[in-house]
Amino acid sequence: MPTNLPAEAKAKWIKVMEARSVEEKIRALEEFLSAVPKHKGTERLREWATKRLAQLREELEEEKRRKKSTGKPSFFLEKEGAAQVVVVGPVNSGKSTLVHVLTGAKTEISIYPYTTQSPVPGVMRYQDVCFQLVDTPPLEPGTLLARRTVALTRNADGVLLVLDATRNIREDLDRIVSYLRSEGILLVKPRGRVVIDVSRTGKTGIRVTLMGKLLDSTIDDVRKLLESYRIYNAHVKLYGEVTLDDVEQSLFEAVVYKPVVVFINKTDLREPSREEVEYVESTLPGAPVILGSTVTRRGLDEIAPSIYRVLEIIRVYTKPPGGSVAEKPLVLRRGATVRDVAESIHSDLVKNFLYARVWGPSAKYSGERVGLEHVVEDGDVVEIHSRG
Ligand SMILES: Nc1nc2c(ncn2[C@@H]2O[C@H](COP(=O)(O)OP(=O)(O)OP(=O)(O)O)[C@@H](O)[C@H]2O)c(=O)[nH]1
Ligand SMILES: [Mg+2]
Repeated sequence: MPTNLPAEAKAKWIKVMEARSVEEKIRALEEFLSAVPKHKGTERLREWATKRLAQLREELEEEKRRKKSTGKPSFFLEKEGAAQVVVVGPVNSGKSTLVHVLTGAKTEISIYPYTTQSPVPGVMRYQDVCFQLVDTPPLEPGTLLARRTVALTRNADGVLLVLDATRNIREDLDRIVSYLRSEGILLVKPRGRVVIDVSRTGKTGIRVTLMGKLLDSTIDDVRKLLESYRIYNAHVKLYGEVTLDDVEQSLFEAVVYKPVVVFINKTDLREPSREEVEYVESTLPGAPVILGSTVTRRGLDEIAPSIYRVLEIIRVYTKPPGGSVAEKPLVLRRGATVRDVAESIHSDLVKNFLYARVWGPSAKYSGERVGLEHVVEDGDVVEIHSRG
């Protein structure tokens, strides 16, 4: 990038983004690729699209085979709760045991390697928030099972990486981190990050929430870029330091970042050395590293709060004017605005919006009067006033 795509290719890209099934996505991606001119500037994009196409075809084939033989899903799992967190790791590290003890889900556990063949979901509670934890097949590069886990990881909100203290921790970690990286999944937060939610229904226009810095352009440039792709309704969230190229690249979902929590399991059998723990911490800066065991239950209580922290989840409590505060929070992501709050209550609330009052961390003073673009924070109480 910059790719300087012709309008025709940009228009075809919309079809890729709007595709609702793997089949649709494959067809749209093929058409897109044929509309991308071949020159130096599009080299990376073409490489990426070709690779992604191969992955999707493989996933589709595998999904068909699997459905026929077992009726069970392998690559996609419906999300539930505030976030979907995949539990991944080397073979036999205790992933299935961990998902079972944390959620009660009936996972398949055995002393033999390669026990788990398809994902098994469970629900874990933390205060007033529920997460979905998904047990996955081992992430051993070169196996078909690992392809399933990669696909599940790409679709998830976060990762719980389960390492095994009785194995070579450094080797397992390096293998998994570089494998995921080669598949376009980063466990280390990039310098900046772009999240684009394209709205399929609402006429929201293009909203840009800046949580960091645009290095080489203005918000208006971002809007123009999206419009050149015929995207007129979207919420663009920019975190950290980003360039206009980063924004364009993010349209192609080339690289995704997944926040991670590391659980070093089986510490009842062997205590990892300080060097090993430091190695994990320096490989995945910012990731919480928990020492634990499903046998002694060491470290288990730290998992949910750590996941909550790295996912940057916030809870917002709504209240109707003159009414009382809702007991159940709305669960949103850092960077969410009053508009997101209003939309999650009722779409009419945005249309008829007058103003909102906010109490809590994001309010300059109690009951501050704010507009739709006000960024909310964890623990806020929001009261929306609307016409009619
Ligand atoms: N000593 C000890 N054994 C454990 C611990 N956690 C799991 N195990 C054992 O490790 C073995 C593998 O556990 P699983 O939960 O099946 O591991 P997995 O990572 O899901 O394995 P695959 O699905 O084959 O990749 C089983 O025999 C478990 O009982 C632990 O904390 N300590
Ligand atoms: Mg398992």
